[in-house]
Amino acid sequence: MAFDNLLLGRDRDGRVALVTINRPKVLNALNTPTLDELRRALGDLKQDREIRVVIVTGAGEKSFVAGADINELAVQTPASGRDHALAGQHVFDLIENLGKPVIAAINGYALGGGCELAMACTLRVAADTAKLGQPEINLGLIPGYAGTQRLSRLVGKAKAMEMILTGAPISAAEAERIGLVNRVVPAGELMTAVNTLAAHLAEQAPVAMRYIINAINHGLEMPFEKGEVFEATLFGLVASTDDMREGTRAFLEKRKAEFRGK
Ligand code: CO8
Repeated sequence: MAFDNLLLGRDRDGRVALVTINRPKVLNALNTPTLDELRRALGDLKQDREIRVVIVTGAGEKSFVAGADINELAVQTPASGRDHALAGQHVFDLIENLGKPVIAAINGYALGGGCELAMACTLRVAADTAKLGQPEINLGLIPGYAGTQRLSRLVGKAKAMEMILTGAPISAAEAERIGLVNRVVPAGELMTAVNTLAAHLAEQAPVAMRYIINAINHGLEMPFEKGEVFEATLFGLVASTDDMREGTRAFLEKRKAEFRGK
């Protein structure tokens, strides 16, 4: 499938996909065609049983994604603004529930829709030069790709209020301190660190990974006891997999497990 605004690659084993948002002239701002391409690419990656992990990053040295494309925002109407927000939310929900880990490799600015994209990913690794924030307030706007919802769930209400109300970006180190990113690495080592993490995840049992993502994402939105029942049901389901038998047997036979996603 050909894309105008994305680059798609995969590693040598064919298990890790790399999606690069490729609009470096506008710091990889997300316009409607780019969001549409992301939706299509992710739909394919979700179905592709060979792919176990997806990495999302931005083209160039400077920016992961500097937000929604402000040229489009400047001319939106109430109806188109709502539709645009819902369409973006849908794409980011697809990322959150892809059923395989999606790692954001935050190589620079992750602002507005860019921070929201990173937050929809399963894990976030940031270059030490990255800046993250929700600057919509400076444009007379509010976040529209679920930033008010995901940021408060990730870092708590107080920090989310502060970041969204002030619009001030924070450093990668501060983002790690408040739990917005999992890890910060020197900028020159970002892709090596992310590829190492992705390779490790690509070795894990795919069905178990899918259920873990499911249990955490959906369980967090349930009352605790319902979340426990949901977890137990998924635990029962994972016990039906060949990978569970392989994983437990490999441990007892003191060898490395070979998971096949069945
Ligand atoms: N949209 C469009 N163009 C952009 C964007 C953007 N978000 N960000 C940067 N650009 C463009 C600049 O206009 C500039 O273009 P040109 O070369 O033609 O002048 C080019 O990228 C390079 O940018 P700068 O010259 O500004 O680079 P600097 O290094 O000086 O500054 C910054 C980098 C600080 C990142 C600066 O570009 C900036 O502040 N960008 C805007 C960041 C921002 O406000 N992002 C939030 C946008 S709002 C949003 O994301 C809402 C999401 C929810 C939408 C819901 C649906 C409606």
